[in-house]
Amino acid sequence: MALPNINPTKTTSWKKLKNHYKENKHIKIKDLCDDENRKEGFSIQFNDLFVDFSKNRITKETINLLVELAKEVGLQDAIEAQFTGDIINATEGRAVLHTALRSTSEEPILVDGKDIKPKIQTTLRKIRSFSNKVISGKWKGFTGKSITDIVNIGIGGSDLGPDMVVQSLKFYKNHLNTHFVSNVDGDHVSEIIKNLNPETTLFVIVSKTFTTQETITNAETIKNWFLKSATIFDIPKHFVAVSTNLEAVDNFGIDKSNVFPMWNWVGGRFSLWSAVGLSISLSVGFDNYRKLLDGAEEMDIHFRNESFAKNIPVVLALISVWYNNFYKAETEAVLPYTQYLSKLPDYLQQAIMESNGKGVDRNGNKIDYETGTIVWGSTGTNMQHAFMQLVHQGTKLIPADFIGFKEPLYDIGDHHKKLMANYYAQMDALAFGKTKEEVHLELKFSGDEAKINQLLPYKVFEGNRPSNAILFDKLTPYSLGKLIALYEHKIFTQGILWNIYSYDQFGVELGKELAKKLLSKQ
Ligand code: G6Q
Repeated sequence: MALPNINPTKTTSWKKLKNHYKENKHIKIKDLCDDENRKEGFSIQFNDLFVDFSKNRITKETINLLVELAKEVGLQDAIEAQFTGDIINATEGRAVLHTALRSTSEEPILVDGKDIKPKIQTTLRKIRSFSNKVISGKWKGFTGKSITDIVNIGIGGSDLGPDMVVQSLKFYKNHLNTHFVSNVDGDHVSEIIKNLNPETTLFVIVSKTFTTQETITNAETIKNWFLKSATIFDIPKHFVAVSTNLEAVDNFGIDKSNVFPMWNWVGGRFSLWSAVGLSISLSVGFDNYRKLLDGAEEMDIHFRNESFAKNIPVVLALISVWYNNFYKAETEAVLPYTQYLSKLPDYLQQAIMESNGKGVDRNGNKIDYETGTIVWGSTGTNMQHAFMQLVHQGTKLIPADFIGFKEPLYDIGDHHKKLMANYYAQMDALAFGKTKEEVHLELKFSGDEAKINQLLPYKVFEGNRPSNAILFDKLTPYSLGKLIALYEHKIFTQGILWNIYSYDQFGVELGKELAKKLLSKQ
């Protein structure tokens, strides 16, 4: 089945949403939250995950109309089309099956008439056995020493996902140190290799196409550096590759048995669940890697089966569309309250902006409504001392996701209590602000009336700034898998609603072509 081609702005529910917006645009989150049952009606508990979306400028009617819109554009059929392997990436003629990579069900999934599940299982077994050998020290380098360092060489989807997950799961890591080289800037690779010992380093070259300029340049530089201490016969002990391009991998000198497959039905930015995640499995062990996949699968099942009004990725996607298309908010912030997730905003920037940064619809027509949101963010509490000023008192409306964890990984002193107090305080401050009267009362004790009047306007917080609380029990490989899958499905849902193709990325091509032309002239 092809995806439906429905212009969302021409639907009945969109028209109703427009009227609903006109009538309710001045609605106050504070007034909505006066209802003591508000949280109950505007939150979803899903095992270890609690999502509170009560601090939004929405009523039950808003959700109902948005759900109606999702139905009207055929979201349920589109979800089924994705999960069952239809060619929904029509501009590239491919299925989109990152969900199959984490599926433990017996349901076969056919691509070109063949079930892909056996290939996935074989690859997972290969990842497990290779990771075990390297972690246990049985895998030896060219001088007989065990591996101490892993270097992932890749860029974009072949870098951001593994890098983010390895950083996020640092608490679970083993003795191996994992590094990431991505930029074609020679200073990046130089900084990484300067402290490495070629005898004990394993290089994982990750490139679906094995033609990407940055990755091949870095891989060649590293190979030359390695060959200063070793011979070409030592390459199999130190270089492995993840790719679909077996010929190019062979030409590079990598042993066939050291190649992990990639498939064209997995998009780069959704590929950390494939062998692209090899460096994750090496860093935290295969069992933890499997748990990451299991957490994602739990979210997949929820997304596929839950009714829209209780479906976490769908609800978050719809609320974001509400701000993007009706309130005309241009950006969204992602704010994790854990230092471990410091790379999540970068990762999501690619996943979200490369997928939904499109201006032509599925009929080939130029779009005259807003699509992909701009996403940015950083970790709490650091960002409270930085950009949050603008979010609280600036002129722009910036809906924000606050990602938190009930339990810390290191339970040290009262750090976590303080962290979480800030987590909740920020959302309250954004939603409820501080009135003139409150500021006046506060200033009354500290100065004369003239000074109070002068300062008062600057100290008022209008509030009414929306946020979602995404709260897990604890940061584990399992909950991280769930979180990433949540955003993947939010992206998909929005792509369907906006009637765009989320899985191509022609926008990144032109710059590459021009750089090549410039290089050839030099
Ligand atoms: C992701 C994009 C892009 C891609 C990189 C690396 O969805 O397609 O970021 O992952 O350009 O490509 P290779 O893996 O082919 O080197």
